[in-house]
Amino acid sequence: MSTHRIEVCPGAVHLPGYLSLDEQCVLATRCLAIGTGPAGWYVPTVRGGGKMRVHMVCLGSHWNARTYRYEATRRDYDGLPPAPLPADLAALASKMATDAGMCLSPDVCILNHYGPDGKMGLHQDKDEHPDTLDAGVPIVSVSIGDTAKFILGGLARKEPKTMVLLASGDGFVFGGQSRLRYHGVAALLPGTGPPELELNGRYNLTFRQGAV
Ligand code: MD6
Ligand code: FE
Repeated sequence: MSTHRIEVCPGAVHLPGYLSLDEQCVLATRCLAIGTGPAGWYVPTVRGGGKMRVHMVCLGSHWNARTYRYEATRRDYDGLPPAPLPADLAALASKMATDAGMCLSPDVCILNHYGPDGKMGLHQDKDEHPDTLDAGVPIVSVSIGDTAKFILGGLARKEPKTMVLLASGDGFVFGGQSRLRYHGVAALLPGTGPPELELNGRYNLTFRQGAV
C-alpha cells in the first residue's frame, strides 16, 4: 500500500496504487457480493427518463436519481431499504481522506459497476448536506478493475477539463475548493484491470458524508 499523492488541483488528490493487489481482490469480491445480494444492482433512471450507463447500489442511504435526494428506501426502483454501510469500508474511506490531508466520516457509499462501455456524464455531487459542501468535506473514491478516463472540470460546466486516469487500486479524494467541480467518466480502457480480479469492467465506490 502506498500513500503517494498527487494534488491535481487544490482539494483534489489522486492516490495512485493505494490498494495492494490482494486488497483489490478482497474488495472486488465484496463488491460482487453486495451487488448480487439483497437490495443489489439496479440501473437508475434519471430525471429526463434516460437510463444511466452503470449499475448502482447504495449503502447506508439511497440516492434517488429522479429527485437527486438521499432517501430511506429505493422509492424510484423497488422500495427496498438499502443495506447498511459496513464499518470497515467506512474506516477505509476515512483513512484515505486522512492520507490525502482531509477528513471524512462517511454515512453512505455509492457503488457503481461499469461494463466495458460504461461511462458517466459530467456532473457535480451537490446533494449532500449544505454543511458538508460548505466545509469542503471530501468524497472519497476507490477504483477497482479497468482504468477509467476520469474528466475533471471546473465549477461551471463549460470550463476547461483535464483527464486523470484512475487505475485499479487508485484512490481519489475530492474535497476542499474542488468539492463542487464538474467531473465524469468519459470511457474505460477495456482489459486494463489486473486479470486476478476476474472483473470485466470496473467498480467505483464513492464514500460521502451528509447524506440526509
Ligand atoms: C467514477 N466518480 O469514478 C465516478 N464523484 O466512476 C465520481 O463521480 C466521483 O470519483 C465524486 C467524487 C469522486 C468521484
Ligand atoms: Fe461524482
